[in-house]
Amino acid sequence: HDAPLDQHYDAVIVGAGFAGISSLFHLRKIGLKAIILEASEGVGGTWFNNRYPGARCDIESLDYSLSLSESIQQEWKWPERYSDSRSIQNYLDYTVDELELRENIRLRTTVTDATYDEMKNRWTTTTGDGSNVGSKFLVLATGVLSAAQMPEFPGHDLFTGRILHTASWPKDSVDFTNRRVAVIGTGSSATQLIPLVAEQASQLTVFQRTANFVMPARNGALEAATDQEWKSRYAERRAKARASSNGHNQEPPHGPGKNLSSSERDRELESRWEAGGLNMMRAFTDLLTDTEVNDYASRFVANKIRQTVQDPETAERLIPVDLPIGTKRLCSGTNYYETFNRPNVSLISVAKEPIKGITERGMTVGDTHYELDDIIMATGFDAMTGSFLRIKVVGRNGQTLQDHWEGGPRTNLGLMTDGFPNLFFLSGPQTPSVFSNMATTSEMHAEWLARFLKDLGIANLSTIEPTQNSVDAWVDHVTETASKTLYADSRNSWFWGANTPGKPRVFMPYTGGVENYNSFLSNSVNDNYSGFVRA
Ligand code: NA7
Repeated sequence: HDAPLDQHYDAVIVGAGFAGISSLFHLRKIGLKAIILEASEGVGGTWFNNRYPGARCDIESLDYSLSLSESIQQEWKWPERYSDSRSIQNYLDYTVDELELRENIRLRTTVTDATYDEMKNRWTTTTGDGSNVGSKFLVLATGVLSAAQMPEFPGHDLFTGRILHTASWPKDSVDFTNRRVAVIGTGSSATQLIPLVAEQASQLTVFQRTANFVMPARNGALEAATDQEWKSRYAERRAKARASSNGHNQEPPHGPGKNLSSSERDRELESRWEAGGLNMMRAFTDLLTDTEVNDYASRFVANKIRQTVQDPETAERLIPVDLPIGTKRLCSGTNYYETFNRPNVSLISVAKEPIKGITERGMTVGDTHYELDDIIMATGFDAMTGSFLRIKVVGRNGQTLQDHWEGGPRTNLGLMTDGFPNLFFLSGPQTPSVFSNMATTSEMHAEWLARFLKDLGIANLSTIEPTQNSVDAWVDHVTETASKTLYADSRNSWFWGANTPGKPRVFMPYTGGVENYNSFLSNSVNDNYSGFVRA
């Protein structure tokens, strides 16, 4: 039962993922008339669309959830330590029903344009079917990893088999039995999917442009004792997440690796490897700032790859080169390296010789033609800014957001940009979003937004927007913070926009950590929102 479209809202929210759902909850709570417009057929955002086999979160389930309702967080039972996409989607479905939010959510509604009217101080949001919706505030909760990227290989339309993209996976499960399958890409999506497709396909060929580090996820059933322990002190757990660097309860680093002996370093690295998933990121406080410490950890994982993969040439090809561990999003998967020991799996490097094109019956790399039945594009996203910029957003003086962000995103606190009054970005660029538990940071944003609007007094407020100075200062802070890390020199990643042709090479996430970022949010409240002008 989709919400019908009215002409006038206090707030239009675009996107029904964690950020959109939290925003709707909090904005409704302060009395605003709000609606979510969501392009997909269901709520869940990224978890609705990324339904490829193996799609799974790398933050633990009890942490990767919302604190909107005490009864939901007590009642909901997570089956596994790390949830798959279906479980998270079910959880969000349950959440919107329990909180009676569905009446304000309209599905199958793609937003194409949003235009600010300076005379009326209102936004007009246009949807795919040409409907116009008016609102005072516009909240883009469209996600940082949601604008899927399909490479334009010549011959794409000639292929007679199936071409699938991990981020727009069909609703019904796809069978690969007796099929020759190609996977393009070796990022998080590919490395989760490859072991499962390999179990079905007659032949699986993986086309790798850049090798990435893949940690064993160590997933399993969620133990009852863990569940009970969390639920007996959820408030404390949530507070701990917000006071951590990445927005979750994982054990923080004990200290720097710099002055440790090799055996002390090995012990720590081994324990992080055994703990699995993103635990490796927390081996040492200087993992992402000290080249020598990072080299050591990178070599440790390279040796794990060598120990796992039987064919030495394949093992070497799977070891990242010139990639300090963690400077590209670390992957977390199950049986990834082991899968390359299967006789039906092969790995082709397309680093030097890129994919030439697609034919009727396969794909060509150099002079070699690969006969295929299915091609799976695990080729990622126009990350961080893509979902915002694919909507034609027009602010003051007819300026588009595309033009305004031509040289990279510009925001105050990641939340607003100058020249676009009453427009908010949730969990977008220049926030800790992708370096954090997005459930935690999305909620932090939604709470801040509701507080902000309540404090400003909505009834007497026409416009609110950040000053250009505050935006310049935040852009500088984001850039300067990243410059002190190994991310600064490791630019071949979507953090830098490197995977999207024509994109400016600007470092887009905020690396200062969730706790610091949270302080910035609180300070803005205590400072009476000094970086913003109201009228
Ligand atoms: P990623 O991490 O961006 O991975 C995409 C992969 O596809 C990556 O290995 C790319 O190689 C590869 N790719 C992209 N285009 C091509 C072409 N044209 N030829 C060959 N290979 C290509 O996306 P994911 O969906 O796996 O994960 C995104 C995030 O979602 C993840 O980090 C988690 O935070 C959740 P490249 O490395 O660019 O050389």
